[in-house]
Amino acid sequence: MTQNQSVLEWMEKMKELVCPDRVIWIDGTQEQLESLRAEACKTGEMIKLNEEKLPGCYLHRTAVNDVARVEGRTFICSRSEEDAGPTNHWMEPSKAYEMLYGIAKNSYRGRTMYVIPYSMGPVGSPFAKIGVELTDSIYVVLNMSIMTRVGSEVLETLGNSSDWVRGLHCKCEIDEEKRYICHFPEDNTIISVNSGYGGNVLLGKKCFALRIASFLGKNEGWMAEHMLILGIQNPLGEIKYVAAAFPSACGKTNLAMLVPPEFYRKKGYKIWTVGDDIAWMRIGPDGRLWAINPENGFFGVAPGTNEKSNPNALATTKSGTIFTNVVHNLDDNTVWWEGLDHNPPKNAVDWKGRPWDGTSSKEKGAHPNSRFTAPAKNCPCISPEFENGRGVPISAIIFGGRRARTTPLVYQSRDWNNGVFVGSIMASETTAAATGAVGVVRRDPMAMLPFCGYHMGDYFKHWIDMGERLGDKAPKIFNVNWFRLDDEGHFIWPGFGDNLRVLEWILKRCEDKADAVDTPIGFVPKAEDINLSGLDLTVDTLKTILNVDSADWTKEADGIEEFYQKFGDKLPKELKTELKKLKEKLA
Ligand code: GTP
Ligand code: SPV
Ligand code: MN
Repeated sequence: MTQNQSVLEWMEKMKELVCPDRVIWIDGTQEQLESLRAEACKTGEMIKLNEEKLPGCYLHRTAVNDVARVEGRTFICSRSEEDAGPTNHWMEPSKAYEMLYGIAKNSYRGRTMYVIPYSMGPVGSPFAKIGVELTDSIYVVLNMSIMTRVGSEVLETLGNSSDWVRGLHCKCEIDEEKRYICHFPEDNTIISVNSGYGGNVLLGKKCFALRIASFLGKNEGWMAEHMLILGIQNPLGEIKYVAAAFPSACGKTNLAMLVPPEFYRKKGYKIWTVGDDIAWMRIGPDGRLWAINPENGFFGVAPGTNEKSNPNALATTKSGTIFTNVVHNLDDNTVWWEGLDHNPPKNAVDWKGRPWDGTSSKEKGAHPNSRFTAPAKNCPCISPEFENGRGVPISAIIFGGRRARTTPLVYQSRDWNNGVFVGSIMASETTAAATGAVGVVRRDPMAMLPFCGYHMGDYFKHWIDMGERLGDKAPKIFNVNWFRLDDEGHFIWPGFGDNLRVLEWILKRCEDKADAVDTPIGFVPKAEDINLSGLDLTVDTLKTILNVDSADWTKEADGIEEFYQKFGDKLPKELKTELKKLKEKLA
Protein backbone atom coordinates (compact mmCIF):
# COMPACT_ATOMS: atom_id res chain seq x y z
CA MET A 1 0.00 0.00 0.00
CA THR A 2 2.89 2.39 0.60
CA GLN A 3 6.63 2.88 0.18
CA ASN A 4 6.73 5.36 3.03
CA GLN A 5 9.70 4.20 5.13
CA SER A 6 8.54 5.77 8.39
CA VAL A 7 5.15 4.06 8.10
CA LEU A 8 6.62 0.69 7.13
CA GLU A 9 9.28 0.74 9.85
CA TRP A 10 6.87 1.66 12.61
CA MET A 11 4.30 -0.87 11.39
CA GLU A 12 6.97 -3.64 11.38
CA LYS A 13 8.08 -2.70 14.88
CA MET A 14 4.53 -2.80 16.21
CA LYS A 15 3.87 -6.03 14.35
CA GLU A 16 6.81 -7.67 16.09
CA LEU A 17 5.44 -6.46 19.39
CA VAL A 18 1.79 -7.50 19.11
CA CYS A 19 2.31 -10.60 16.90
CA PRO A 20 -0.78 -10.68 14.66
CA ASP A 21 -1.60 -13.75 12.56
CA ARG A 22 -2.04 -11.47 9.56
CA VAL A 23 -2.06 -7.84 8.49
CA ILE A 24 -4.78 -6.11 6.45
CA TRP A 25 -4.32 -2.62 5.05
CA ILE A 26 -7.55 -0.69 4.90
CA ASP A 27 -7.84 0.70 1.37
CA GLY A 28 -11.18 2.43 1.86
CA THR A 29 -13.04 0.46 -0.84
CA GLN A 30 -16.66 -0.55 -0.27
CA GLU A 31 -15.81 -4.18 -1.14
CA GLN A 32 -13.28 -4.41 1.67
CA LEU A 33 -15.55 -2.68 4.21
CA GLU A 34 -18.44 -4.92 3.20
CA SER A 35 -16.41 -8.07 3.77
CA LEU A 36 -15.35 -6.76 7.19
CA ARG A 37 -18.99 -6.04 8.08
CA ALA A 38 -19.90 -9.59 7.09
CA GLU A 39 -17.08 -10.98 9.20
CA ALA A 40 -18.08 -8.90 12.24
CA CYS A 41 -21.64 -10.20 11.92
CA LYS A 42 -20.39 -13.78 11.73
CA THR A 43 -18.42 -13.44 14.97
CA GLY A 44 -21.24 -11.57 16.73
CA GLU A 45 -19.21 -8.36 17.09
CA MET A 46 -21.97 -6.58 15.18
CA ILE A 47 -25.61 -7.26 14.38
CA LYS A 48 -27.00 -6.32 10.99
CA LEU A 49 -30.21 -4.32 11.39
CA ASN A 50 -33.38 -4.30 9.24
CA GLU A 51 -32.15 -3.54 5.71
CA GLU A 52 -35.43 -1.95 4.66
CA LYS A 53 -35.87 0.36 7.65
CA LEU A 54 -32.19 0.99 8.44
CA PRO A 55 -30.14 0.18 5.32
CA GLY A 56 -26.46 -0.46 5.99
CA CYS A 57 -26.94 -0.06 9.76
CA TYR A 58 -25.44 -2.20 12.52
CA LEU A 59 -25.65 -2.63 16.28
CA HIS A 60 -22.69 -3.20 18.56
CA ARG A 61 -22.54 -3.75 22.32
CA THR A 62 -19.36 -2.95 24.21
CA ALA A 63 -18.27 -4.79 27.35
CA VAL A 64 -20.34 -3.55 30.30
CA ASN A 65 -17.23 -2.15 31.97
CA ASP A 66 -16.31 -0.16 28.86
CA VAL A 67 -18.96 2.42 28.05
CA ALA A 68 -17.33 5.87 28.23
CA ARG A 69 -14.06 7.76 28.19
CA VAL A 70 -11.85 7.05 31.19
CA GLU A 71 -10.33 10.36 32.22
CA GLY A 72 -8.58 8.83 35.23
CA ARG A 73 -6.68 6.47 32.95
CA THR A 74 -5.85 9.02 30.24
CA PHE A 75 -2.27 10.27 30.27
CA ILE A 76 -0.18 12.96 28.63
CA CYS A 77 3.32 11.50 28.46
CA SER A 78 5.39 14.61 27.77
CA ARG A 79 9.08 14.42 28.65
CA SER A 80 8.66 16.91 31.43
CA GLU A 81 5.81 16.60 33.93
CA GLU A 82 5.39 20.35 33.98
CA ASP A 83 4.46 20.31 30.27
CA ALA A 84 1.42 18.10 30.95
CA GLY A 85 0.30 20.62 33.55
CA PRO A 86 -1.86 20.33 36.65
CA THR A 87 -5.06 19.20 34.90
CA ASN A 88 -3.66 16.12 33.11
CA HIS A 89 -2.41 12.79 34.40
CA TRP A 90 1.22 12.40 33.48
CA MET A 91 3.52 9.45 33.03
CA GLU A 92 7.22 9.58 32.17
CA PRO A 93 7.43 8.51 28.49
CA SER A 94 9.98 5.69 28.80
CA LYS A 95 8.06 4.21 31.74
CA ALA A 96 4.81 4.57 29.83
CA TYR A 97 6.20 2.88 26.70
CA GLU A 98 7.59 0.04 28.79
CA MET A 99 4.30 -0.52 30.59
CA LEU A 100 2.19 -0.24 27.42
CA TYR A 101 4.47 -2.50 25.39
CA GLY A 102 4.25 -5.01 28.25
CA ILE A 103 0.45 -5.02 27.98
CA ALA A 104 0.44 -4.96 24.16
CA LYS A 105 3.00 -7.76 23.76
CA ASN A 106 1.53 -10.66 21.77
CA SER A 107 -1.97 -9.27 22.27
CA TYR A 108 -2.84 -9.74 18.55
CA ARG A 109 -1.96 -13.48 18.64
CA GLY A 110 -4.61 -15.34 16.68
CA ARG A 111 -5.97 -12.02 15.48
CA THR A 112 -5.65 -9.65 12.54
CA MET A 113 -3.84 -6.33 12.53
CA TYR A 114 -5.79 -3.72 10.59
CA VAL A 115 -3.77 -0.78 9.36
CA ILE A 116 -5.97 2.30 8.93
CA PRO A 117 -4.47 5.29 7.10
CA TYR A 118 -6.76 8.25 7.77
CA SER A 119 -6.96 11.97 7.18
CA MET A 120 -8.38 14.51 9.60
CA GLY A 121 -9.84 17.12 7.25
CA PRO A 122 -10.52 16.68 3.52
CA VAL A 123 -7.68 14.59 2.03
CA GLY A 124 -4.85 16.80 0.83
CA SER A 125 -6.50 20.05 1.96
CA PRO A 126 -4.32 22.73 3.55
CA PHE A 127 -5.45 22.15 7.20
CA ALA A 128 -5.64 18.34 6.98
CA LYS A 129 -3.37 16.05 8.98
CA ILE A 130 -2.71 12.36 8.58
CA GLY A 131 -2.67 9.47 11.04
CA VAL A 132 -2.24 5.71 10.88
CA GLU A 133 -4.09 3.62 13.43
CA LEU A 134 -3.29 -0.04 14.04
CA THR A 135 -6.14 -1.95 15.61
CA ASP A 136 -7.32 -5.52 16.19
CA SER A 137 -10.99 -4.49 16.15
CA ILE A 138 -13.24 -4.48 13.08
CA TYR A 139 -15.63 -2.23 15.01
CA VAL A 140 -12.83 0.36 15.19
CA VAL A 141 -12.09 0.00 11.45
CA LEU A 142 -15.74 0.51 10.54
CA ASN A 143 -16.21 3.45 12.92
CA MET A 144 -13.00 5.12 11.72
CA SER A 145 -14.27 4.68 8.15
CA ILE A 146 -17.32 6.76 9.05
CA MET A 147 -15.64 9.31 11.35
CA THR A 148 -12.57 10.05 9.20
CA ARG A 149 -11.44 9.86 5.57
CA VAL A 150 -9.79 6.45 5.25
CA GLY A 151 -7.85 4.59 2.55
CA SER A 152 -5.10 4.45 -0.06
CA GLU A 153 -5.65 8.03 -1.16
CA VAL A 154 -4.42 9.13 2.26
CA LEU A 155 -1.12 7.26 1.86
CA GLU A 156 -0.69 8.69 -1.63
CA THR A 157 -1.12 12.16 -0.16
CA LEU A 158 1.35 11.38 2.63
CA GLY A 159 4.05 10.36 0.12
CA ASN A 160 7.38 9.96 1.91
CA SER A 161 6.66 12.38 4.69
CA SER A 162 7.20 11.31 8.30
CA ASP A 163 4.71 13.94 9.47
CA TRP A 164 1.85 11.70 10.61
CA VAL A 165 0.42 10.54 13.93
CA ARG A 166 1.17 7.00 15.05
CA GLY A 167 -1.70 5.21 16.79
CA LEU A 168 -1.70 1.75 18.32
CA HIS A 169 -4.92 0.29 19.69
CA CYS A 170 -4.99 -3.11 21.39
CA LYS A 171 -8.36 -4.30 22.57
CA CYS A 172 -6.70 -6.95 24.79
CA GLU A 173 -9.08 -8.47 27.32
CA ILE A 174 -10.91 -5.19 28.24
CA ASP A 175 -9.38 -5.32 31.72
CA GLU A 176 -10.28 -2.03 33.43
CA GLU A 177 -7.21 -2.23 35.63
CA LYS A 178 -4.97 -2.33 32.58
CA ARG A 179 -6.86 0.26 30.54
CA TYR A 180 -4.64 3.16 29.45
CA ILE A 181 -5.09 5.92 26.90
CA CYS A 182 -1.62 7.48 26.51
CA HIS A 183 -0.45 10.38 24.38
CA PHE A 184 3.14 11.22 23.53
CA PRO A 185 2.86 14.72 22.04
CA GLU A 186 6.59 15.01 21.36
CA ASP A 187 6.54 11.71 19.41
CA ASN A 188 3.23 12.22 17.58
CA THR A 189 2.14 8.92 19.12
CA ILE A 190 -0.99 7.53 20.80
CA ILE A 191 -1.32 4.12 22.48
CA SER A 192 -4.66 2.83 23.75
CA VAL A 193 -5.07 -0.56 25.45
CA ASN A 194 -7.88 -2.59 27.01
CA SER A 195 -10.85 -0.65 25.70
CA GLY A 196 -13.28 -0.86 22.79
CA TYR A 197 -15.28 2.33 23.51
CA GLY A 198 -15.41 5.22 21.00
CA GLY A 199 -13.52 8.09 22.58
CA ASN A 200 -10.86 5.71 23.90
CA VAL A 201 -10.20 3.86 20.64
CA LEU A 202 -11.23 5.97 17.62
CA LEU A 203 -7.84 7.59 17.85
CA GLY A 204 -8.50 10.26 15.21
CA LYS A 205 -11.09 11.88 17.43
CA LYS A 206 -10.26 13.09 20.94
CA CYS A 207 -6.74 11.61 21.08
CA PHE A 208 -5.43 13.09 17.81
CA ALA A 209 -7.80 15.89 16.79
CA LEU A 210 -7.79 17.41 20.28
CA ARG A 211 -4.98 16.19 22.58
CA ILE A 212 -2.17 15.88 20.01
CA ALA A 213 -3.56 18.64 17.76
CA SER A 214 -3.91 21.16 20.60
CA PHE A 215 -0.20 20.69 21.26
CA LEU A 216 0.64 21.08 17.55
CA GLY A 217 -1.64 24.10 17.40
CA LYS A 218 0.16 25.85 20.22
CA ASN A 219 3.52 25.28 18.54
CA GLU A 220 2.31 26.17 15.05
CA GLY A 221 0.01 29.08 15.90
CA TRP A 222 -3.47 27.60 15.41
CA MET A 223 -6.20 26.14 17.61
CA ALA A 224 -7.75 22.69 18.07
CA GLU A 225 -10.98 23.04 20.05
CA HIS A 226 -13.88 20.94 21.39
CA MET A 227 -16.35 22.96 19.31
CA LEU A 228 -19.24 22.55 16.95
CA ILE A 229 -19.37 24.80 13.88
CA LEU A 230 -22.63 25.99 12.37
CA GLY A 231 -23.79 28.44 9.74
CA ILE A 232 -26.86 30.60 10.31
CA GLN A 233 -28.48 31.84 7.11
CA ASN A 234 -30.70 34.90 7.50
CA PRO A 235 -33.69 35.84 5.31
CA LEU A 236 -31.34 37.87 3.05
CA GLY A 237 -29.40 34.69 2.33
CA GLU A 238 -26.30 35.80 4.25
CA ILE A 239 -24.59 33.05 6.24
CA LYS A 240 -22.68 33.77 9.46
CA TYR A 241 -20.70 31.04 11.19
CA VAL A 242 -20.29 30.46 14.90
CA ALA A 243 -18.20 27.93 16.84
CA ALA A 244 -19.34 26.71 20.25
CA ALA A 245 -17.57 24.79 22.99
CA PHE A 246 -19.77 22.85 25.42
CA PRO A 247 -18.51 19.95 27.56
CA SER A 248 -19.33 16.38 26.55
CA ALA A 249 -23.07 15.65 26.37
CA CYS A 250 -23.98 19.32 26.87
CA GLY A 251 -25.60 19.98 23.51
CA LYS A 252 -23.06 20.45 20.68
CA THR A 253 -24.64 17.95 18.27
CA ASN A 254 -28.07 19.37 19.03
CA LEU A 255 -27.08 22.98 18.46
CA ALA A 256 -25.07 22.12 15.34
CA MET A 257 -28.15 20.58 13.68
CA LEU A 258 -30.90 22.76 15.10
CA VAL A 259 -34.17 23.19 13.26
CA PRO A 260 -35.36 26.81 13.38
CA PRO A 261 -38.71 27.35 15.16
CA GLU A 262 -41.62 27.92 12.79
CA PHE A 263 -41.53 31.70 13.23
CA TYR A 264 -37.91 31.73 11.93
CA ARG A 265 -38.49 29.13 9.21
CA LYS A 266 -41.28 31.23 7.76
CA LYS A 267 -39.02 34.27 7.68
CA GLY A 268 -36.43 32.23 5.77
CA TYR A 269 -33.82 31.31 8.39
CA LYS A 270 -31.74 28.18 7.70
CA ILE A 271 -29.07 26.32 9.64
CA TRP A 272 -26.05 24.63 8.07
CA THR A 273 -24.02 22.08 10.03
CA VAL A 274 -20.26 22.17 9.52
CA GLY A 275 -19.24 20.15 12.58
CA ASP A 276 -20.63 18.85 15.88
CA ASP A 277 -17.59 18.16 18.08
CA ILE A 278 -14.20 19.41 16.92
CA ALA A 279 -12.95 22.58 15.23
CA TRP A 280 -9.46 23.32 13.91
CA MET A 281 -9.10 27.08 13.54
CA ARG A 282 -6.47 29.24 11.88
CA ILE A 283 -6.02 32.86 10.98
CA GLY A 284 -6.77 33.21 7.27
CA PRO A 285 -5.10 35.49 4.71
CA ASP A 286 -7.83 38.07 5.46
CA GLY A 287 -6.87 38.11 9.15
CA ARG A 288 -10.09 36.48 10.31
CA LEU A 289 -10.39 33.16 12.17
CA TRP A 290 -11.30 30.26 9.84
CA ALA A 291 -12.50 26.86 11.04
CA ILE A 292 -12.72 23.37 9.60
CA ASN A 293 -14.31 20.27 11.05
CA PRO A 294 -11.57 17.62 10.79
CA GLU A 295 -14.09 14.77 11.12
CA ASN A 296 -16.23 13.05 8.49
CA GLY A 297 -19.09 11.78 10.65
CA PHE A 298 -20.94 12.26 13.92
CA PHE A 299 -20.38 10.17 17.06
CA GLY A 300 -23.53 11.39 18.77
CA VAL A 301 -25.33 10.71 22.03
CA ALA A 302 -28.40 8.54 21.24
CA PRO A 303 -30.65 9.03 24.31
CA GLY A 304 -32.84 12.09 24.00
CA THR A 305 -32.46 12.22 20.21
CA ASN A 306 -35.94 12.28 18.67
CA GLU A 307 -38.11 13.71 15.92
CA LYS A 308 -38.76 16.80 17.99
CA SER A 309 -35.43 17.48 19.76
CA ASN A 310 -33.14 16.75 16.81
CA PRO A 311 -34.86 15.55 13.62
CA ASN A 312 -31.71 16.20 11.56
CA ALA A 313 -29.59 13.91 13.74
CA LEU A 314 -32.29 11.26 13.61
CA ALA A 315 -32.45 11.48 9.81
CA THR A 316 -28.65 11.24 9.68
CA THR A 317 -28.80 7.84 11.44
CA LYS A 318 -31.24 6.24 8.97
CA SER A 319 -28.54 4.57 6.86
CA GLY A 320 -24.89 3.53 7.04
CA THR A 321 -24.87 4.02 10.80
CA ILE A 322 -23.37 1.98 13.65
CA PHE A 323 -25.34 2.09 16.90
CA THR A 324 -23.50 1.30 20.14
CA ASN A 325 -25.14 0.19 23.41
CA VAL A 326 -28.75 1.00 22.46
CA VAL A 327 -31.81 -1.27 22.76
CA HIS A 328 -32.28 -3.94 20.07
CA ASN A 329 -35.94 -4.26 19.06
CA LEU A 330 -36.34 -7.92 18.10
CA ASP A 331 -39.80 -7.51 16.57
CA ASP A 332 -38.56 -5.56 13.57
CA ASN A 333 -34.78 -5.75 14.06
CA THR A 334 -34.37 -2.01 14.66
CA VAL A 335 -33.04 0.07 17.55
CA TRP A 336 -34.52 2.13 20.37
CA TRP A 337 -33.30 4.36 23.18
CA GLU A 338 -34.78 6.36 26.03
CA GLY A 339 -36.26 9.57 24.68
CA LEU A 340 -36.71 8.31 21.10
CA ASP A 341 -40.49 7.98 21.57
CA HIS A 342 -42.95 6.82 24.18
CA ASN A 343 -43.22 3.30 22.80
CA PRO A 344 -40.38 1.16 24.13
CA PRO A 345 -40.32 -2.17 22.31
CA LYS A 346 -41.93 -5.09 24.13
CA ASN A 347 -39.67 -7.77 22.75
CA ALA A 348 -36.14 -6.46 22.99
CA VAL A 349 -32.58 -6.83 24.24
CA ASP A 350 -31.01 -4.13 26.44
CA TRP A 351 -27.54 -2.66 26.03
CA LYS A 352 -26.11 -5.37 28.26
CA GLY A 353 -27.52 -8.07 25.98
CA ARG A 354 -30.32 -9.19 28.34
CA PRO A 355 -34.00 -9.67 27.44
CA TRP A 356 -35.85 -6.38 27.99
CA ASP A 357 -39.51 -5.45 27.56
CA GLY A 358 -39.56 -1.76 28.37
CA THR A 359 -41.85 -2.06 31.39
CA SER A 360 -40.89 -4.70 33.92
CA SER A 361 -37.27 -3.60 34.34
CA LYS A 362 -36.44 -0.39 36.16
CA GLU A 363 -33.08 -0.27 34.43
CA LYS A 364 -32.67 1.76 31.28
CA GLY A 365 -32.63 -0.17 28.03
CA ALA A 366 -29.95 1.95 26.39
CA HIS A 367 -26.82 3.12 28.20
CA PRO A 368 -27.00 6.90 28.94
CA ASN A 369 -23.82 7.27 26.87
CA SER A 370 -25.03 5.03 24.02
CA ARG A 371 -24.05 6.51 20.67
CA PHE A 372 -24.61 6.53 16.93
CA THR A 373 -21.76 6.75 14.42
CA ALA A 374 -23.28 8.34 11.33
CA PRO A 375 -21.80 9.69 8.08
CA ALA A 376 -21.81 13.50 7.83
CA LYS A 377 -23.07 13.30 4.25
CA ASN A 378 -26.37 11.83 5.54
CA CYS A 379 -27.17 15.01 7.44
CA PRO A 380 -30.04 16.91 5.75
CA CYS A 381 -28.53 20.25 6.78
CA ILE A 382 -24.86 19.50 6.13
CA SER A 383 -23.16 22.70 5.02
CA PRO A 384 -22.13 23.09 1.36
CA GLU A 385 -18.80 24.21 2.89
CA PHE A 386 -18.29 20.86 4.67
CA GLU A 387 -15.72 19.64 2.13
CA ASN A 388 -14.12 23.07 1.76
CA GLY A 389 -10.62 22.60 3.12
CA ARG A 390 -10.15 26.32 3.77
CA GLY A 391 -12.99 26.26 6.27
CA VAL A 392 -15.51 28.94 7.19
CA PRO A 393 -14.96 32.36 8.83
CA ILE A 394 -16.07 32.52 12.47
CA SER A 395 -18.06 35.55 13.66
CA ALA A 396 -18.68 34.43 17.24
CA ILE A 397 -17.25 31.94 19.70
CA ILE A 398 -19.73 30.62 22.24
CA PHE A 399 -18.87 28.86 25.48
CA GLY A 400 -21.47 27.02 27.49
CA GLY A 401 -22.17 24.48 30.15
CA ARG A 402 -24.81 22.75 32.19
CA ARG A 403 -25.55 24.89 35.23
CA ALA A 404 -28.79 24.58 37.21
CA ARG A 405 -28.27 28.15 38.48
CA THR A 406 -25.77 31.05 38.55
CA THR A 407 -24.93 31.32 34.81
CA PRO A 408 -27.49 33.30 32.78
CA LEU A 409 -29.03 32.10 29.52
CA VAL A 410 -26.52 34.20 27.57
CA TYR A 411 -23.98 36.95 28.12
CA GLN A 412 -21.29 38.60 26.06
CA SER A 413 -17.73 39.20 27.15
CA ARG A 414 -16.33 42.74 27.09
CA ASP A 415 -13.46 41.97 24.74
CA TRP A 416 -11.22 39.07 23.66
CA ASN A 417 -9.22 38.75 26.89
CA ASN A 418 -12.38 38.97 28.96
CA GLY A 419 -13.80 36.28 26.66
CA VAL A 420 -10.79 34.06 27.31
CA PHE A 421 -11.49 34.60 31.01
CA VAL A 422 -15.14 33.57 30.45
CA GLY A 423 -13.98 30.38 28.72
CA SER A 424 -11.37 29.64 31.37
CA ILE A 425 -13.92 29.79 34.21
CA MET A 426 -16.50 27.54 32.51
CA ALA A 427 -18.08 25.09 34.90
CA SER A 428 -20.54 22.35 34.11
CA GLU A 429 -22.31 19.41 35.70
CA THR A 430 -20.59 16.15 34.73
CA THR A 431 -22.37 13.75 32.34
CA ALA A 432 -22.31 10.07 31.36
CA ALA A 433 -19.81 10.75 28.55
CA ALA A 434 -16.98 9.96 30.98
CA THR A 435 -16.91 7.38 33.75
CA GLY A 436 -17.45 8.70 37.28
CA ALA A 437 -20.15 10.63 39.14
CA VAL A 438 -22.79 12.43 37.03
CA GLY A 439 -24.19 15.87 37.92
CA VAL A 440 -21.22 17.23 39.88
CA VAL A 441 -20.24 20.80 39.00
CA ARG A 442 -16.62 20.99 37.90
CA ARG A 443 -14.49 23.58 36.15
CA ASP A 444 -14.02 22.63 32.51
CA PRO A 445 -12.15 25.48 30.78
CA MET A 446 -13.24 25.86 27.15
CA ALA A 447 -14.75 22.32 27.49
CA MET A 448 -11.12 21.17 27.07
CA LEU A 449 -10.35 19.87 30.58
CA PRO A 450 -10.17 16.23 29.39
CA PHE A 451 -8.71 17.10 25.98
CA CYS A 452 -5.93 19.68 26.31
CA GLY A 453 -2.66 17.91 25.46
CA TYR A 454 -0.38 20.28 27.38
CA HIS A 455 -0.24 22.69 30.32
CA MET A 456 -3.61 24.43 30.65
CA GLY A 457 -1.86 27.66 31.74
CA ASP A 458 0.06 27.67 28.45
CA TYR A 459 -3.19 26.92 26.67
CA PHE A 460 -4.80 30.03 28.19
CA LYS A 461 -1.75 32.03 27.08
CA HIS A 462 -2.12 30.64 23.56
CA TRP A 463 -5.71 31.94 23.50
CA ILE A 464 -4.51 35.38 24.63
CA ASP A 465 -1.82 35.38 21.92
CA MET A 466 -4.32 34.38 19.22
CA GLY A 467 -6.47 37.35 20.25
CA GLU A 468 -3.52 39.66 19.91
CA ARG A 469 -2.85 38.39 16.39
CA LEU A 470 -6.54 38.62 15.42
CA GLY A 471 -6.89 42.16 16.74
CA ASP A 472 -10.13 43.83 15.67
CA LYS A 473 -10.92 40.87 13.37
CA ALA A 474 -11.32 38.56 16.38
CA PRO A 475 -14.67 36.81 16.80
CA LYS A 476 -16.81 38.14 19.65
CA ILE A 477 -17.01 35.78 22.63
CA PHE A 478 -20.23 34.75 24.42
CA ASN A 479 -21.40 32.28 27.06
CA VAL A 480 -24.69 30.39 27.10
CA ASN A 481 -26.52 28.11 29.53
CA TRP A 482 -29.58 26.20 28.27
CA PHE A 483 -29.88 24.25 31.51
CA ARG A 484 -31.23 26.57 34.24
CA LEU A 485 -33.71 24.70 36.45
CA ASP A 486 -36.83 25.88 38.27
CA ASP A 487 -37.66 24.92 41.86
CA GLU A 488 -39.26 21.68 40.65
CA GLY A 489 -36.14 20.72 38.72
CA HIS A 490 -37.53 21.43 35.24
CA PHE A 491 -35.54 23.18 32.52
CA ILE A 492 -36.83 26.77 32.27
CA TRP A 493 -35.54 27.49 28.77
CA PRO A 494 -37.11 25.29 26.03
CA GLY A 495 -33.73 24.74 24.37
CA PHE A 496 -33.04 22.79 21.16
CA GLY A 497 -34.46 24.63 18.09
CA ASP A 498 -35.42 27.57 20.26
CA ASN A 499 -31.75 28.21 20.96
CA LEU A 500 -31.79 30.02 17.61
CA ARG A 501 -33.49 32.88 19.47
CA VAL A 502 -30.30 33.30 21.48
CA LEU A 503 -28.07 32.89 18.40
CA GLU A 504 -30.04 35.68 16.74
CA TRP A 505 -29.18 38.03 19.62
CA ILE A 506 -25.56 36.93 19.47
CA LEU A 507 -25.29 37.73 15.75
CA LYS A 508 -27.02 41.07 16.25
CA ARG A 509 -24.46 41.91 18.92
CA CYS A 510 -21.66 41.01 16.49
CA GLU A 511 -23.09 43.61 14.12
CA ASP A 512 -23.82 46.20 16.81
CA LYS A 513 -27.54 45.85 16.13
CA ALA A 514 -28.74 45.00 19.63
CA ASP A 515 -28.55 46.70 22.96
CA ALA A 516 -27.49 45.04 26.21
CA VAL A 517 -27.42 45.45 29.97
CA ASP A 518 -24.00 45.97 31.50
CA THR A 519 -23.57 43.55 34.44
CA PRO A 520 -20.52 42.60 36.55
CA ILE A 521 -19.90 39.51 34.36
CA GLY A 522 -20.51 41.12 30.95
CA PHE A 523 -23.35 42.14 28.64
CA VAL A 524 -26.71 40.45 29.12
CA PRO A 525 -29.66 40.92 26.71
CA LYS A 526 -32.55 43.18 27.54
CA ALA A 527 -35.40 40.70 27.98
CA GLU A 528 -37.42 42.32 25.20
CA ASP A 529 -34.55 41.77 22.75
CA ILE A 530 -34.90 37.97 22.83
CA ASN A 531 -37.64 36.99 20.40
CA LEU A 532 -40.27 34.89 22.19
CA SER A 533 -42.88 34.68 19.37
CA GLY A 534 -44.56 31.32 19.31
CA LEU A 535 -43.20 30.33 22.72
CA ASP A 536 -45.21 29.95 25.88
CA LEU A 537 -42.53 31.56 27.99
CA THR A 538 -43.25 34.91 29.59
CA VAL A 539 -40.85 37.85 29.62
CA ASP A 540 -40.87 37.63 33.42
CA THR A 541 -39.70 34.01 33.32
CA LEU A 542 -37.06 34.96 30.76
CA LYS A 543 -35.88 37.66 33.15
CA THR A 544 -35.26 35.05 35.85
CA ILE A 545 -32.77 33.22 33.59
CA LEU A 546 -31.12 36.41 32.41
CA ASN A 547 -30.53 37.47 35.98
CA VAL A 548 -26.98 37.81 37.31
CA ASP A 549 -27.11 37.22 41.05
CA SER A 550 -24.34 39.07 42.92
CA ALA A 551 -24.27 36.67 45.85
CA ASP A 552 -23.99 33.63 43.55
CA TRP A 553 -21.26 35.32 41.51
CA THR A 554 -19.32 36.42 44.57
CA LYS A 555 -19.17 32.76 45.57
CA GLU A 556 -18.29 31.89 41.99
CA ALA A 557 -15.41 34.39 42.01
CA ASP A 558 -13.99 32.72 45.13
CA GLY A 559 -14.23 29.35 43.36
CA ILE A 560 -12.43 30.78 40.33
CA GLU A 561 -9.67 32.19 42.51
CA GLU A 562 -9.14 28.79 44.10
CA PHE A 563 -9.20 27.06 40.70
CA TYR A 564 -6.70 29.54 39.27
CA GLN A 565 -4.20 28.70 42.02
CA LYS A 566 -3.58 25.38 40.30
CA PHE A 567 -1.81 27.14 37.47
CA GLY A 568 0.74 29.06 39.59
CA ASP A 569 3.12 31.15 37.48
CA LYS A 570 1.62 29.79 34.28
CA LEU A 571 -1.62 31.68 34.77
CA PRO A 572 -1.46 34.56 32.25
CA LYS A 573 -1.42 37.95 33.94
CA GLU A 574 -4.29 38.99 31.66
CA LEU A 575 -6.57 36.45 33.38
CA LYS A 576 -5.48 37.57 36.85
CA THR A 577 -6.45 41.09 35.81
CA GLU A 578 -9.85 39.89 34.54
CA LEU A 579 -10.56 38.14 37.86
CA LYS A 580 -9.59 41.27 39.75
CA LYS A 581 -11.92 43.36 37.57
CA LEU A 582 -14.79 40.93 38.15
CA LYS A 583 -14.29 41.10 41.91
CA GLU A 584 -14.23 44.89 41.82
CA LYS A 585 -17.45 45.03 39.83
CA LEU A 586 -19.15 42.64 42.23
CA ALA A 587 -18.01 44.62 45.26
P1 GTP B 1 -20.56 14.89 23.04
O1 GTP B 1 -20.82 14.11 21.79
O2 GTP B 1 -20.39 14.04 24.24
O3 GTP B 1 -19.44 15.87 22.90
O4 GTP B 1 -21.94 15.67 23.39
P2 GTP B 1 -22.66 16.96 22.76
O5 GTP B 1 -22.09 18.19 23.37
O6 GTP B 1 -22.69 16.87 21.29
O7 GTP B 1 -24.16 16.82 23.36
P3 GTP B 1 -25.53 16.46 22.64
O8 GTP B 1 -25.95 17.49 21.65
O9 GTP B 1 -25.46 15.06 22.17
O10 GTP B 1 -26.55 16.56 23.86
C1 GTP B 1 -26.40 15.77 25.01
C2 GTP B 1 -27.67 15.77 25.82
O11 GTP B 1 -28.08 17.10 26.12
C3 GTP B 1 -28.84 15.09 25.11
O12 GTP B 1 -29.51 14.27 26.02
C4 GTP B 1 -29.70 16.23 24.68
O13 GTP B 1 -31.04 15.86 24.61
C5 GTP B 1 -29.45 17.29 25.75
N1 GTP B 1 -29.60 18.65 25.20
C6 GTP B 1 -29.01 19.14 24.08
N2 GTP B 1 -29.39 20.42 23.83
C7 GTP B 1 -30.24 20.75 24.82
C8 GTP B 1 -30.98 21.95 25.14
O14 GTP B 1 -30.93 22.96 24.43
N3 GTP B 1 -31.75 21.90 26.25
C9 GTP B 1 -31.83 20.80 27.05
N4 GTP B 1 -32.61 20.85 28.12
N5 GTP B 1 -31.16 19.66 26.78
C10 GTP B 1 -30.38 19.63 25.69
C1 SPV C 1 -17.19 13.35 24.20
O1 SPV C 1 -17.19 12.66 25.23
O2 SPV C 1 -16.93 14.58 24.22
C2 SPV C 1 -17.54 12.74 22.91
C3 SPV C 1 -17.63 11.30 22.84
O3 SPV C 1 -17.69 13.42 21.92
S1 SPV C 1 -16.06 10.57 22.81
O4 SPV C 1 -15.70 10.29 21.43
O5 SPV C 1 -16.18 9.32 23.56
O6 SPV C 1 -15.09 11.44 23.40
MN1 MN D 1 -17.39 15.63 22.41
